[in-house]
Amino acid sequence: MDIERTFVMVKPDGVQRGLIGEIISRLERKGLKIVAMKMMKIEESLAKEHYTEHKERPFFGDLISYITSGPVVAMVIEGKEAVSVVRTLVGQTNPREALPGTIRGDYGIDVGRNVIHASDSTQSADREINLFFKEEEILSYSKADEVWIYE
Ligand code: D4T
Repeated sequence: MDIERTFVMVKPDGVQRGLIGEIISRLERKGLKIVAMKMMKIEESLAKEHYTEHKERPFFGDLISYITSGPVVAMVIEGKEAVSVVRTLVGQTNPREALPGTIRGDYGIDVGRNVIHASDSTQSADREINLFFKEEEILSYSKADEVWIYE
């Protein structure tokens, strides 16, 4: 089975708007497994490293202020093809274009307040997981429902 890990973060707007539970519920109900989770305030240096691919973009400064503006909930999510499965649940980057039924489609309007982050490739996932978590913070365990989720 092609089990992958992906990095997911409820962004400061998601925390402030009381959407942590709703977002985690959607991931759990899909059949994904949470293998690491913490609430934290992102330091500016970590924010800049996380978004390094955007450092020349005009929105970089606003992006860094936003992501460091309050607590976030960072997670490592595991499951079959978890990277693309979670991106599908999350929806398009611009919430106005994200389909209803996706997290951004249901809960966001502006691209600079798009509620949630999820890695866009297995390479990004590895990089982002290493930025936010130590290896010993990521748990390996079986869930009782796995036999009912995977054939
Ligand atoms: P993240 O990385 O936050 O999950 O978003 P995506 O993976 O879906 O999208 P991205 O990397 O292209 O953008 C990162 C981040 O920058 C904000 N953004 C993006 C913005 O404020 N203005 C813009 O024009 C774009 C393209 C939103 C997400």
